[in-house]
Amino acid sequence: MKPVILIPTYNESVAIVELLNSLSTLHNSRDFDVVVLDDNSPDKTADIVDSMNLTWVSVLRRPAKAGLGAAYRAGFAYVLPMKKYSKVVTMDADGSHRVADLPFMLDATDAPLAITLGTRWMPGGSVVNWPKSRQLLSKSGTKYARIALGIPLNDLTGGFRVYSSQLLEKLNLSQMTATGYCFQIEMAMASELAGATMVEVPITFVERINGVSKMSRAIVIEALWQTTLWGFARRLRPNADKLHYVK
Ligand SMILES: Nc1nc2c(ncn2[C@@H]2O[C@H](COP(=O)(O)OP(=O)(O)O)[C@@H](O)[C@H]2O)c(=O)[nH]1
Ligand SMILES: [Mg+2]
Repeated sequence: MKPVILIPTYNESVAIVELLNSLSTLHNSRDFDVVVLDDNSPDKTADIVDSMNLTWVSVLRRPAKAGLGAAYRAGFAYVLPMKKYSKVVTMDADGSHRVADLPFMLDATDAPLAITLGTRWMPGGSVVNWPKSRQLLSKSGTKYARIALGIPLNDLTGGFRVYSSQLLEKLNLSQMTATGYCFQIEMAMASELAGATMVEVPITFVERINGVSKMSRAIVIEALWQTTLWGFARRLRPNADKLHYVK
């Protein structure tokens, strides 16, 4: 059993080549597969990945841009039935999640039900080249989610994570609805409800050099209202919440 890395892309034709080149170096010493989750990027990200001809990389081609959460759920539904992966990694395409941090993330725990969270906002973690405004948004987003949901984690919105396949199989992924980046909050919440071992690993998050961010006001608003609704749901009907997320 080996891990698989899921990488969502929308117009990441330059960044994904750099990332796959760095992952190739790591691949010399560790076995893993990569599945790129592409939403029919107009810049031909999917074709460019295929043209690299890496045997351990495949592309899941999706018809249109449908948000990060939808891309990851399609990725989980694609890899889990294969039953050949021990762990599923989620990682941005734009170089913000460093390949150098990946071995520490992968080796952090072998607990059967586990989520490892790459964490910027803890001792040893950091961000490089992010404007103060983005840092504030990320820190206050995590703080709000931590209070609203009562989850004692330091980085609830980060996307660099490792899930044990057993944990993902225990979750009702088809019941999840978050389309944007609040997908990360929803997954942390569901993992906690499933009784997962939760491990935080400090990471250095480096702002992208290539391409542009897909973060938008709509994504922030979705995260805010979803987190507020989830917060009420957890307080008012905690058992219903567990039934909703855990098989
Ligand atoms: N497939 C897919 N990937 C997306 C979508 N939105 C964002 N991504 C990818 O998600 C990752 C994080 O997005 P990014 O724009 O870097 O967000 P930021 O780091 O918060 O500014 C990148 O690899 C994006 O290409 C989407 O709608 N569909
Ligand atoms: Mg980014």
